[in-house]
Amino acid sequence: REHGSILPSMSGDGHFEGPPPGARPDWTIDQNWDAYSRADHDVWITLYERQAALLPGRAADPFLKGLEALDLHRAGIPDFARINEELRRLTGWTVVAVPGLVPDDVFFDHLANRRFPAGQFIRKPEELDYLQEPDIFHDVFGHVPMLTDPVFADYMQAYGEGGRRALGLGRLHNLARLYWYTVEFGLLETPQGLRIYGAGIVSSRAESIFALDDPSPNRLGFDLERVMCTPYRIDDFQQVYFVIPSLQSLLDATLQDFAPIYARLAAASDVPIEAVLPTDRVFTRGTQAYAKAGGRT
Ligand code: HBI
Ligand code: FE
Repeated sequence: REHGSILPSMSGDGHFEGPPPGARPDWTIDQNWDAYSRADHDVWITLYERQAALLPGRAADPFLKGLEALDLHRAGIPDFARINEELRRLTGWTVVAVPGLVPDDVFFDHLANRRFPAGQFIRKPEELDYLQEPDIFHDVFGHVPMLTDPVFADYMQAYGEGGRRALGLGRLHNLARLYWYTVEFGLLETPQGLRIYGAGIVSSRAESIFALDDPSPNRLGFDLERVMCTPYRIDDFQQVYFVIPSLQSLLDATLQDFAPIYARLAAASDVPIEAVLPTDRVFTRGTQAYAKAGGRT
């Protein structure tokens, strides 16, 4: 349900045409904050209050601090012009509005320039728990608070630069896994236990509980190469979560040359999604009960 495979305005042969009508060449549009309806703001407030009640003790401190610093609650959908003043001051990042998923090269170019592309639309009240494509709640509530942390802000820019290189080398699918198992579904090890920093988890009520409490998934120590050869699922809870010891260790992992890693990956085969390898650091060896039961019922 994240980054659904059906990308908008994709022509038959799987390539993007140009930006949709009304969008600029970099696919950005005006947020047009005044156009949000009362119902739109009420969806934001409902989702925000559900997560705000759930996340203390579950979300990582940098996330909770970012939520506070940007004051995303206010009375509904945040106005990017307002949050960008604070966000730019903290880490030089800004949020830009886009119509939905954008082509990989456009996405990476924004990240490499410290611009986070956020969906301008918000889900409908009947879609509160299930979403095919990232909306403004997933993007702004899920992703933006972590961008107030200087180390994570550097990581996201390094990811954007790596993405442009990966595209050139034809290794995008490996790099997309790194994004998936960190930026979207990453867990952080802390003295108080595991905490959530991944946007896909923190913006989802059910997965905020499942990712930490459920005995079904594996929870394994993060290793960049291990993550790059592990497939992921886009339409259900994860079967494996990877745990980093610190945000700094995540940034350090991206500051190495990926070429030798890509070369080894090209010769290797993927690791089955439910596997636990002898080389894995195991926080939880999952029962895989949820997956065996056929997943989302
Ligand atoms: N576009 N707006 C938007 N948001 C994303 O998270 C996004 C995207 N395009 C491509 C993409 N993510 C992924 O394919 C990359 O992470 C590889
Ligand atoms: Fe996302």
